[in-house]
Amino acid sequence: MTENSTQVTFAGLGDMGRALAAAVLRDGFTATVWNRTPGKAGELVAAGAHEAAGLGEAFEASPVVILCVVDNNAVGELLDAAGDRLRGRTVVNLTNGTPRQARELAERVTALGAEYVDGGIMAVPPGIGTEASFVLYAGPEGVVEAQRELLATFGGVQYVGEDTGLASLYDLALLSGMYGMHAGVMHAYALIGSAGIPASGFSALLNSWIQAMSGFVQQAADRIDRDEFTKDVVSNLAMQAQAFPNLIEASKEQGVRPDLMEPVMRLFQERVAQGHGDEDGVGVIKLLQAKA
Ligand code: FVH
Repeated sequence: MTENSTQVTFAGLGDMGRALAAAVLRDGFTATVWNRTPGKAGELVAAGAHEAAGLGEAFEASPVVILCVVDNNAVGELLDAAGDRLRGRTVVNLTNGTPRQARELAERVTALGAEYVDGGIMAVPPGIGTEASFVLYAGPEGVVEAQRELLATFGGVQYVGEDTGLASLYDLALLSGMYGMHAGVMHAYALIGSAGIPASGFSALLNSWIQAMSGFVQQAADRIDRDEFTKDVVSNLAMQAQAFPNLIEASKEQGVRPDLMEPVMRLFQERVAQGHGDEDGVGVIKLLQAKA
């Protein structure tokens, strides 16, 4: 294989790397693939990919190099081995990481003579290329725009800004919302299960309750942006902090660990102790944003 013999290279063929490569092949792009441990490229090669014999060959093979490995330490190791082979390329790093890591990698890649775009994948591997999937991108906008057609094979292209750390920040903020929901749902199922009720006997009710509560996302944003937590309050924090221990006590009585819920109660109580019992619960964000 000679320089730029394919359109895009994938380094990292775990579950996600394989899904990404399969998506571009389905859409008619030519791809070179590489994985640290051989043996993961079979289906991609069958679909038309070229498997590089080594990382250097993989980097040289395409103008766009997509990195998707376990973490950014592994990305650093790939860059250690890059030498001059990334010069002139666009590197799109779709590995999960932190904003600081993204900014540091951007500096390293730029020093190697390449453009750097950081990405955050908001999908699981089977969702890649479906309408439900989107990927966050940060870095030079013109570089992202130049690759839009290619990147769109993964799902929606959600550009979030020139600051390279922003894709990761958005990614982690969205995951925070997801994990918070997961935590509440798991506690709810544990509590209901303690009475011998199967989760599937409760799921429809829980689902409709969560849907009914989803307006909170926008209502909270409005309060936070106005920095206003006491107007039109319908469930004040003092009342919630008074009732919350029932949730904890009942959990213990039912043999359910309250570990996921106790931190929320403590924050409610702390905010009330500061004299903000008349606020909406959203006021707790003031505690989260307090500098350590
Ligand atoms: N899978 C998912 O649901 C999520 C969805 C959102 C985004 N994440 C992130 O995507 C990155 C890759 O995840 P993955 O699912 O492909 O992960 P694995 O299947 O565990 O594959 C890991 C690949 O990383 C390679 N690797 C590990 N260490 C190194 C290294 N030092 N040098 C080079 N490659 C390395 C590993 O290679 P091998 O073990 O097969 O040799 C796999 O190709 C990740 O950031 C998720 O957080 C996925």
